Amino acid sequence: MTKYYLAVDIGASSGRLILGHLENGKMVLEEVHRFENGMVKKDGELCWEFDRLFVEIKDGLKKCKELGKIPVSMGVDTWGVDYVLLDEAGQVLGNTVGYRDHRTEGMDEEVYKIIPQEKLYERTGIQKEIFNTIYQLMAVKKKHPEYLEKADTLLHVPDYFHYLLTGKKTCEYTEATTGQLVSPLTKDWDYELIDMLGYPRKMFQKLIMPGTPIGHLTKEVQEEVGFDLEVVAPATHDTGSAVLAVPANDDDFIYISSGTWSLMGLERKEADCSLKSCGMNLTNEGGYGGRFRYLKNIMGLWMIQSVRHEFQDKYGFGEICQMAEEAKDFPSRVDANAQCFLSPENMTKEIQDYCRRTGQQVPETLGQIATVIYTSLAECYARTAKSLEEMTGRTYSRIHIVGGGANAGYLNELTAKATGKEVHAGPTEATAIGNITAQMLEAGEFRSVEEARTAIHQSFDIKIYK
Ligand code: LFR
Repeated sequence: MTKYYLAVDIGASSGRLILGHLENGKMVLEEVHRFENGMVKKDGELCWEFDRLFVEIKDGLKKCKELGKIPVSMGVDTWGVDYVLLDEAGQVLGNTVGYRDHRTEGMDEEVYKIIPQEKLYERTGIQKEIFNTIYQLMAVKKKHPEYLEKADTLLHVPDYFHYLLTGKKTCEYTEATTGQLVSPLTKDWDYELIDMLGYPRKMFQKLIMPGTPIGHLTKEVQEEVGFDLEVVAPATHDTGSAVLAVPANDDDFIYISSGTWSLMGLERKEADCSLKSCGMNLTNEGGYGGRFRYLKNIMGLWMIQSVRHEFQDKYGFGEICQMAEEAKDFPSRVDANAQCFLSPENMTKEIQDYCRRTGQQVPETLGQIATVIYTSLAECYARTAKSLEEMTGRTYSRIHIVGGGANAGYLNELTAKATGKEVHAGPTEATAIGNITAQMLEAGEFRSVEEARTAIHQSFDIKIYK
């Protein structure tokens, strides 16, 4: 009998439920459900719609039932840093605010009054992003101290869905590391830091590692979807899952997990928490099997997604790529990592303002704007590759691009050109594949990560750009 494993992979712009199984040693995927995601304004705050997303998850489970493909296990992965606080009764406290909300502005300074930025990096190895959980919690402490008083549990987003599915409150390690409150040495919460910041210790659950079984579906969920299965934690941070699915076993490459964000970096056995690394704002996120993702966050396709939206979603990403190519001589560039692009009112305008401010030609057409974004991203990739090479004292000959963005052929070409490296694009569903892989490793379908990556390499199309 075929054994199916189910990945629930929710990104900032869309979510999907994907079944995976092995056939003659190859991994076969089947998408059963896909839905939109995004932050919506509530009481003036940018919030996630977790209730709706949970309905979507259950709808996907019902579809598995209809297909007669009941998975042996499932796991949820999502973006990093965001969380909910639950009271003793298990109810969410306050709005489900997302990381692009402006509430964290100035919270870095509040945190640095307690611990200087470099010391914080030395302890956690995590890059400074103004939306990290550490700054979000400071915003709560300042604006809604009553939530912290009432809080019994902090659950990151995937943990929250695992809780709704099973009734079990767990906190998975890879996702937790993104918050900047975990020690890369002990791979546990940095309780001393938590105490210093005045966050209630008791909210922080004992961490579980990817591959840990969490429990079975609750009675209610079972009744609703019509079956039971075991929930197994994958690397619940989407980037952690995506990097697990990079189809290579050597070390002569840099990866880019390309989606709403472009996460560009290396896999390493140890974290580099040095001052120099801090200065480059490279991060050491916790990964599967105790490895670290040494990478840089680059604004990524969020810029294109936003602009596309502002052009009334009239064009597909393929068409936009084509328009960009037609406008390829347009000369202006932006810093793809400038804070102004994180959560602007209007991305198109923000890019135009940036070009105007810096005395460059102002892009007007969608093609021109897209070309500015793609070429700026490729240049940012080239600079980041240099930083990574400088930090590790060696060079890398390939770039593996995984995730939905691997479909952006024009960007792949630009990346190959800007970096002078061979680009290997695919698989596009890397995050779901990595999620499924962690479940399969736990079930003994693969004996090692190496074996899994070999299978992934053989199972999916990979396009090479020289
Ligand atoms: C990618 C990602 C990044 C994280 C950002 C915000 O989806 O998880 O790794 O920095 O979202 O959480």
